[in-house]
Amino acid sequence: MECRSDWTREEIRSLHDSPLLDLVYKAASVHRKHHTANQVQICSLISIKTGGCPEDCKYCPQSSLYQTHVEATPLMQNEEILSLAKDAIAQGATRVCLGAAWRKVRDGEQFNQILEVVKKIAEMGAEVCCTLGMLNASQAEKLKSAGLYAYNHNLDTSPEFYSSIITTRSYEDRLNTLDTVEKAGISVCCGGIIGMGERIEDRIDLLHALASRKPHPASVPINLLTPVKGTPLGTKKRLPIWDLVRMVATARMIMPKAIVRLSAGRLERSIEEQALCFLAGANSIHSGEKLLTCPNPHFDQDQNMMQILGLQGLRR
Ligand code: SAM
Ligand code: DTB
Ligand code: SF4
Repeated sequence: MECRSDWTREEIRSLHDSPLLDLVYKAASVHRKHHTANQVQICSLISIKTGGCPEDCKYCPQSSLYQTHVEATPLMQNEEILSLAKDAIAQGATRVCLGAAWRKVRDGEQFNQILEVVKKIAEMGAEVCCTLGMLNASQAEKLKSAGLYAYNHNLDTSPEFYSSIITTRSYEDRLNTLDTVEKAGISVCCGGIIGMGERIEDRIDLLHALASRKPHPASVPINLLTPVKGTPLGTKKRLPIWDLVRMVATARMIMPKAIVRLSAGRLERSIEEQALCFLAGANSIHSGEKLLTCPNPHFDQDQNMMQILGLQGLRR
């Protein structure tokens, strides 16, 4: 299958709704044509600036508008970031993602500190990714020069549902930042969340927005909402695994070359459930005891799963 940027919503919906085993079979075939079977990339997340965020994303425990278990802390020192990155690489991570609870990047000492640490982690041989909110062209270029490999900036849901989830910025703002990242020659990581009360149509519209980008995002994280107490979505129910399998398989078919990442929400899922997702085309996981602020499977736990399933970690 060629990489297409002209998928229609109807085509995407029809793939998404096909009989589950047909869907998984087709997605697995596309996956094996474009990727090495049984290979998954392990990514590690480091929350370098936690909490106190001015945005009102209803799913997020780091928004300062909600009372959650997360306490706002200042930007982490580079020494600590480097030591966490070193540990993660030693445990098999080949991608290290630095996350900040910011609306946007501001020039100054803190940004310079981040440029420094990006450079040092890149020198350790890992792909470095940052997710720092909105950024401008000069900031993107500085990150690129420092050795940044990828930038994560999620569209999260459909354009229509977006304003029910976030009111402090627009879909347009997100798309503009993605364009800025793209223009600076940084690899784009962009995906979304399911389980926030959206309709299936919203998931299709998100997939449509992602697959309409030219080129496609190189990396597409699929998050299952982790309901966090204190956030407006804190009491949402867990989705059936089939919803995740359908989302992963459809993403895999319409964006054949992308790395599809199983992001938030794995801790509560069995090895059997995750195995179906890998079969459906997921080829990366976030590993390590924490995502940004929420618990996540430990490296050992994931190693065990990978051994059972015969999965190899991607080497660089
Ligand atoms: N502040 C930056 C931004 O919004 O782009 C970067 C950090 S933000 C925490 C990164 C992503 O984490 C969000 O876009 C969202 O997809 C995901 N996320 C945050 N809280 C989540 C939750 N409770 N469950 C699932 N995904 C979540
Ligand atoms: C992404 O799509 N998911 C990751 C990563 N990109 C930055 C973050 C998930 C965060 C889950 C909630 C938390 O740990 O705070
Ligand atoms: Fe802030 Fe990002 Fe959380 Fe939104 S998702 S509240 S922008 S940290």
